[in-house]
Amino acid sequence: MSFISLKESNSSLLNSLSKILPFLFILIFLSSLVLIAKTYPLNIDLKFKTANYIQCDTLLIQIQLSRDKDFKNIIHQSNWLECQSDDYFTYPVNVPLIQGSFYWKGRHKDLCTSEISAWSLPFRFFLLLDSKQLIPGDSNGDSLFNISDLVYLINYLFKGGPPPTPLQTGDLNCDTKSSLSDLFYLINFFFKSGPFPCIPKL
Ligand SMILES: [Ca+2]
Ligand SMILES: [Ca+2]
Repeated sequence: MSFISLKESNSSLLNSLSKILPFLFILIFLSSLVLIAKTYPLNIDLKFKTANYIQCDTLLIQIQLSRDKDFKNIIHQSNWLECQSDDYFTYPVNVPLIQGSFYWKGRHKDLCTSEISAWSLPFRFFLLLDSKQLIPGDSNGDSLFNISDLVYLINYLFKGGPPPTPLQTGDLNCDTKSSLSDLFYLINFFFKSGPFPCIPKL
């Protein structure tokens, strides 16, 4: 089990973050950033905690989902949900059963002041319906295999960008890891008529 989180250890940074992002949202998936779904609606477990220790019972939470990280293509926005004082709550998301990347973000409303926070940073997950339908080389999970996947992989390997999701889509030569050799593999494919990426296995 792994976590998508805003990890901040610096207290001053945490304090400044708390002004715009009172909640640190943590989304938990069954496996890595990949959400394997066979049922509808999906049940997504969200973990949250307050950054500035506001009492949870005075807060409502809203969740938004999109197919793009800029949220120009919003596919779902929740009602205001009751915050729960436990560490976790499960939110059944009506995600269309389309294999590929999705993004979600959250915000909260303070019932005492009616103040609504800014949206959190977007988090990404990959909805996997059928591993056989994974597109080889589709590192950025947009259901297309093209030069943008090469750019995505360069960003991941050299600039600290987000990883291919699932990670296997960044493993073009199927040696079980995403590395520089995959970059050469892609360059070879795009510019030197090299072989097509291998079929990823999960
Ligand atoms: Ca792609
Ligand atoms: Ca590889």
